Amino acid sequence: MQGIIVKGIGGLYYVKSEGNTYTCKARGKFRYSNLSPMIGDNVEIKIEGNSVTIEKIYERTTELIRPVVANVTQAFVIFAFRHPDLNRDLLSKFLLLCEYNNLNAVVCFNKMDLENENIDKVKEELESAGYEVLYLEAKNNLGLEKLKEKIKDNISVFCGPSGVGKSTILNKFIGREMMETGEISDKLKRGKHTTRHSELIEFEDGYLVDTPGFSSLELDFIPKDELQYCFKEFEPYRDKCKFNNCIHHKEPSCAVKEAVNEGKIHKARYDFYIKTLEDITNNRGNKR
Ligand SMILES: Nc1nc2c(ncn2[C@@H]2O[C@H](COP(=O)(O)OP(=O)(O)OP(=O)(O)O)[C@@H](O)[C@H]2O)c(=O)[nH]1
Ligand SMILES: [Mg+2]
Ligand SMILES: [Zn+2]
Repeated sequence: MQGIIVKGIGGLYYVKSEGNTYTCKARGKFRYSNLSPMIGDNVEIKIEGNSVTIEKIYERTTELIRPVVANVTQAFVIFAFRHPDLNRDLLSKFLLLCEYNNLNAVVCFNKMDLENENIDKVKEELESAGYEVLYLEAKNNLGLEKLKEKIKDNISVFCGPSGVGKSTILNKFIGREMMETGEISDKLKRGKHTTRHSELIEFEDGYLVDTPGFSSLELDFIPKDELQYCFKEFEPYRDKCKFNNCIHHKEPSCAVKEAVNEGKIHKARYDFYIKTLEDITNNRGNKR
């Protein structure tokens, strides 16, 4: 029988198959093959008496590490303008990571009840880079319908910094307090995030995964020459550079840089590209 792993706790896996959930053990062979089951995995299970085992793990389309989830197709990148204040650099990093993992990213600004100034500039920049931007007020049930429409046939992760309302949105969707939520001040006092474990939550013909908020991201594992492909707005120009190995940095006759000068690519996005490129170069150097 085929199923999907929705949860894993202490060596046991919860597999959903044809409307039922089975508690399974993994076959010993996985331990020797360097392949361990993760949530999101499509698996083959076998029922023998009272025990159910995972026999086979199907090939993964994607593999996220933080949190560990297979086959994610989409990321809801949740941020707020206030409480916590918008960290533009971190938002750019989340989007870069989505591109690197081939996820469709939807940018959501939550807590819009707390902010109505300075928003259009950010939205315009993100849209010019090819991202869809939604405004939400999860507390008051506003804006959630548009996001709900995107769930079907996807495994979607909620990601973003701590305290922006990821778990609140998820709870509003499923109509109950499935995920623990908390005030930022309480979170800081406890010194940890509210959301700690991950599982796949079935909803609207898709799956949702809550994640704990990250306050920083390291991107220096991305190879220098692959970085440019994480900026989809470079796409129409990158073949037009003079050098076919152009990384759009210091090379002459660079079509990407020309597009930046003509205002066709957002300057702030290009600056972020260069900054990340330099970070990658410097950190690699240090680690050698
Ligand atoms: N003002 C306002 N507060 C909100 C809104 N949505 C959520 N909150 C509050 O924001 C706080 C943090 O919400 P959580 O859902 O716990 O945030 P989180 O993103 O899951 O945080 P972590 O699990 O720590 O990563 C809670 O006190 C929520 O009630 C909103 O639309 N407006
Ligand atoms: Mg949470
Ligand atoms: Zn170039």
